[in-house]
Amino acid sequence: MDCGRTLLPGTGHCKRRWPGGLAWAWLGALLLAGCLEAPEIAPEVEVGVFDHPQALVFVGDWLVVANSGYRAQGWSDGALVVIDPVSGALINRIPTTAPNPQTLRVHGDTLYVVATGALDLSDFDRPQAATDGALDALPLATLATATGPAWHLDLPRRPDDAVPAEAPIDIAFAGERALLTSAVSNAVLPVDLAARRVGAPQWLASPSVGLGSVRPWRGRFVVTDFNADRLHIVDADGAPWPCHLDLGVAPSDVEGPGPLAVVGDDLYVVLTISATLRHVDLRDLDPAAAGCGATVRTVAAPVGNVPNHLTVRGERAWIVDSGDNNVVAYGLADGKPGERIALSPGANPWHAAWRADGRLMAVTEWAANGVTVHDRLTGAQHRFGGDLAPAPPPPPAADLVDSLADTVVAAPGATPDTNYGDPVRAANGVRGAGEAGGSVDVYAIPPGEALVLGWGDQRLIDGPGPDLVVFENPFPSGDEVFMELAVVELSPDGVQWVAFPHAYLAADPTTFMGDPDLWLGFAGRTPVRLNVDSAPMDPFDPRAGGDPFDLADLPADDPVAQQIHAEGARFIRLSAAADHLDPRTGAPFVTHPAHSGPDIDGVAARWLVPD
Ligand SMILES: [Ca+2]
Ligand SMILES: [Ca+2]
Ligand SMILES: [Ca+2]
Repeated sequence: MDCGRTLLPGTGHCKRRWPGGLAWAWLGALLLAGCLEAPEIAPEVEVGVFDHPQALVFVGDWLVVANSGYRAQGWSDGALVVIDPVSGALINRIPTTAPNPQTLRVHGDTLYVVATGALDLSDFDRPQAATDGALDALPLATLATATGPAWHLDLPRRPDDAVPAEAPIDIAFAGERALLTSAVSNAVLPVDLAARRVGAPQWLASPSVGLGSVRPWRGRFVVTDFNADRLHIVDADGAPWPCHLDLGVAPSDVEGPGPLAVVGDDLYVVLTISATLRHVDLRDLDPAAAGCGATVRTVAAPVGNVPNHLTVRGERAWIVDSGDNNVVAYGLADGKPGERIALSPGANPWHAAWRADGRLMAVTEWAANGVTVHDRLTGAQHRFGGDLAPAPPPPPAADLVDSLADTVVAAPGATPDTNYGDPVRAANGVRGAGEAGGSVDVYAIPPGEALVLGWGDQRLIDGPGPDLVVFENPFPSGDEVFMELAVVELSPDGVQWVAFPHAYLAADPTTFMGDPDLWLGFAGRTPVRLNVDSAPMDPFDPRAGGDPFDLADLPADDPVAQQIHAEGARFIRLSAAADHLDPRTGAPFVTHPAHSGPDIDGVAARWLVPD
């Protein structure tokens, strides 16, 4: 949004240039403080289901959006909105304990909501909490029906300058410990999740006030200090390290480190004012060394006009630009901008979130009271705003089951006496090995052949959300994922087939890259944690791994898909990507020279009806 000044990133800051010199007032994750006073603020867009939405997160099939409830004169009540990101149906609306919910994080089975509370911005130099904040906790399983958090912690504004629990802005987790940051003080608050108790505040050394993002790193926490361009490191018990890391490029300027991502030992941070993406190798950190012993390297610059949110996926950093109204992926290796997703002028996008499969990206439109969901496979973009229809009930004839395809219909070329040659292993239960490696309880599809599985006398139908999950045996390998990708097809009769849409999105489609986000619509992208022996769980639980498919994604104009929508599917056919043509090249989809065919561990269905 153009508020006459500039909306800052991260958790949403405004920067302001003071007469007579350069000074930056940090407004915590807060809002557009500049805009509060700006007469040129854009006219309010009608508030429907979404009310100045900021944070959002995918939870399984659903998208949870936090309504900040921002008003030019303060904040209205905050709420979470749970929607189906495909149909846009409204699943639930859940009020938050305190106003201005700004951060959503999933930890274990729970969604945590950091509600900052309203802010008093009358003294621009020293923003204060105007109301209490809160940390709300909602079990993921209750999101469709909850009317409020299962439990919460009050985080009172400081009544006497003694209690720095005010204006909480971000949270990160390390097991049963968590750390909250404040938007208006330099205190961090340790939280004991098991005891549901806030510990004694710890003060971070800084010449300024107000912190920002916090992320976990190997049982510790890293915290950005917006006004001081610093990175602080805090132990799990909340004790800060004696050193800090200077994140800026130019020592004399305030550059405003905000959005933060930690992947393994790699930390990425966006300096919001200088629009620079920087990197720190956290393995170098040494609490006894000056500057904590690590160096900071620029990855990309400039990264837009008002970079407001950062997500690192695979080899790319996705940055939401609130000023340019887009989301752009920058290569971590070369710093170059690549895929770019444009939003409407005036959308003022705030945060982006990805469905686990990397196909759907959702972005909140703060100024336009909406959410846009971008399908990276088809390029379709759906904008949801105003009032949303309630979700339709599940299909009445269907039983909710979590059923494996237990019938091998065809496995030409199988060699049952050899390793990976027995197709029964694709129908005997899933035995994933998590991140450590690939399952060996698999059937390797021979080159040029296919595997056909079924569910006996049952038909697979389209119900709410994903309808089947294919479990192959990919595993992380260095910075990539070792993937042997498969095309997935369905049939109503074993004769006619229709494939789920799939595409390889790499800039160069003739070179194999092991980035799951580039192989949308294929099976074999996601490591498998589900193991019927050692890690039994619902195969549709996102933590189970595997690659979900939704019958609603079959091409609507395909007659076979239409037949499946009318009567269901009886068979699934799996075959190597290399046995299909890539329309971009006219040649078979590229494979890694050291890879072979897909290894199928099992396929689970959700909605089955008897024949
Ligand atoms: Ca479905
Ligand atoms: Ca494999
Ligand atoms: Ca198996």
